[in-house]
Formats: sequence, C-alpha cells, structure tokens
Amino acid sequence: MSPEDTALTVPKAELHLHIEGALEPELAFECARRNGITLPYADVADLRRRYDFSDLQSFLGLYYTGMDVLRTRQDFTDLTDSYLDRARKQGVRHAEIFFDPQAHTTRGVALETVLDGLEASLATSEQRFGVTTRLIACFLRDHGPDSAMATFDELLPHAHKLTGVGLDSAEAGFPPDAFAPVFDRAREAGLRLVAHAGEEGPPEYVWQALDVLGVDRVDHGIRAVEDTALLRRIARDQVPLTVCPLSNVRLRCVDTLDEHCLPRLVDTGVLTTLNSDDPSYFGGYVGDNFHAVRQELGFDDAALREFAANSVRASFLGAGEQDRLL
Ligand code: ES4
Ligand code: ZN
Repeated sequence: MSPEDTALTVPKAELHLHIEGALEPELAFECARRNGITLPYADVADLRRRYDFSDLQSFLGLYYTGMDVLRTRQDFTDLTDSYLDRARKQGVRHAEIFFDPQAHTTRGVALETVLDGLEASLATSEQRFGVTTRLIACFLRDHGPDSAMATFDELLPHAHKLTGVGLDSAEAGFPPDAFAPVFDRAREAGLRLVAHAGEEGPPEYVWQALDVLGVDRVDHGIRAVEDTALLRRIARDQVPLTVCPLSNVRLRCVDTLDEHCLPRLVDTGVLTTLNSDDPSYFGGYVGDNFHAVRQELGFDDAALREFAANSVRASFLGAGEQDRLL
C-alpha cells in the first residue's frame, strides 16, 4: 500500500482494539527478557508461525499466554506507545482502547500497575502521536458475573479514567444477560456500555446486549445478519457495530473475506465501523482492514471515507470533538 492510500490517510477512529492484542512478538520477547520470563516459543518467528487459529478459543490461548510477559508499568506503557505509533501511521486520530483487567489481576499484576502504565502513554498521546484516546475496561465473560462485579468494585475508584465498560473473551455458552447487574452499576456510574456479541455467539446474544445490557455499541455483531428483525432494529436505532474483518477471517467466523457480511450490513443501513481487534495477531492494523475490504469486497475510496466518518460518529467523543475529525 502506498503511504498516500486513502485506506491509510483518511482520518479515522478505532473503536475496537484490545491493547493486549497489539503486543507484537518483538516486544513480547523484550518484556520476557527484562522480566526474567521464559516464553514457551523459540523465537519471534516461531511465535508468529503459531498465529494460525481455528476459532476464537484457539486464539485466546495464545493471547493469554502472550500477555503473561506484561508485568510492570513500563511494559504497559511500551505496549501502548507501540500501538499508538502504528495506529497513527494508519490514519487513526482517535482510539477507544479496550483492556482486560481480570487477565492481569488474576495473575498477580495489580490494577494500578496496568492503569498507571496505560495512562503514562495516553497522557501524552495527543502531543506525540496526534491521537486522542479513551479507555474501556472489559469484563471476561468466561470468568462469570461475580468476578465481573468484584472487578467493577476495584475499578470504581478509577472510574474517572474510563469512558466505558465492555464484555469480551469466550462467547459461546456465556450469554450477556448474566452481566446485567454489573452493567447497570456501570451505567449508574456514568459509564458508556459496549459488549462483544454475535462474533461466534448467536443473534440471541445480540438481542440481549441491546435489550438487557442496554449497550451503546455492539462489538462485532456480524451474526445479526442471521436474524432479519434484529438487523432491522440495529439499522433503525443506528446502533453502531464495530466490525473487524481481518479478525473474522483469522478466527474463521467467515471462510474468506469475500464472503463477509459487510456489504449486507452497509446495504441495510447499519452504522458500520471497521476496526483491527487484535492487530498483532490478525495480520493488520485498522488501515490494513480498510485496504482489505476495498481489495476483496469491492468498496471504493468513497465507501472507505464513509466507514471512517461512521467511526467518528460512533465514537464516545462529544459533538464538538467529532466535528474536528469529520
Ligand atoms: C477478542 Cl477477537 C476477540 N473476541 C473476544 N474477546 C477478545 N479478547 C481479545 N480479542
Ligand atoms: Zn474484540
């Protein structure tokens, strides 16, 4: 891709990005070295060769193993700097960044270490990278609602550092409705709400995210195309979907990119955004996702500009801040 390519240059917001999924193998080995940890991989090339997934669960195994090298404030700062630098080069002007508190606290890394490390990078992101940022803390659905509630209690003193909460990790067998109490508390605390739904899970989980959790955006949501009434509802209410095309291919939610439901979503009038999800693992950052859908699905540059505008409108920025990017 040329550096002048619209896929890279159009100003955009990234709304679905797990910071732990931006851990590049080189930084993983560097963190392992300085923390005295031995990764179960021979080298960077060996680790990259394992990025061949059969489904969400097969990815999550590598994702949680990889992030075990993140131990110190500096690790989280370096990780975030690395993402912001790459995102900037792909036209990202605003990023709403997910992190998984439980993935760190359950292995003995304090929430304060994670938050301080992230914040040290984010504090100067606008000056250094021209990227404004927000933070969204995600609950791991496979750890259950009680663990989510305990995590929320821990997060509450830091609520002013967060824009919202989300729900992620293994989806099938973990319906959103169990998390209604913790989402209610987050709403009462003034936080915005998002949830992964309809990635591997059925349309019913998307209904629950909307009607039971009351989310402001649905992460993925692609299986909504299996339910016409649901798709109509999402289009009518302009509930944004944060779609991650390269992720969907890598995790085999779709067989090939040219079979992706993105054109159907757009044709139905859904407010659709393009995002990278876990860019280190899925073969590209957000501009690469823009490029791929133009290449494989026939969207033109005007359509890419529309996806970018959608990302700004679907962001949690105020109207004035959105105007700056539109
Ligand atoms: C994730 Cl692709 C995906 N789906 C669900 N949870 C996740 N956490 C990180 N990446
Ligand atoms: Zn995700």
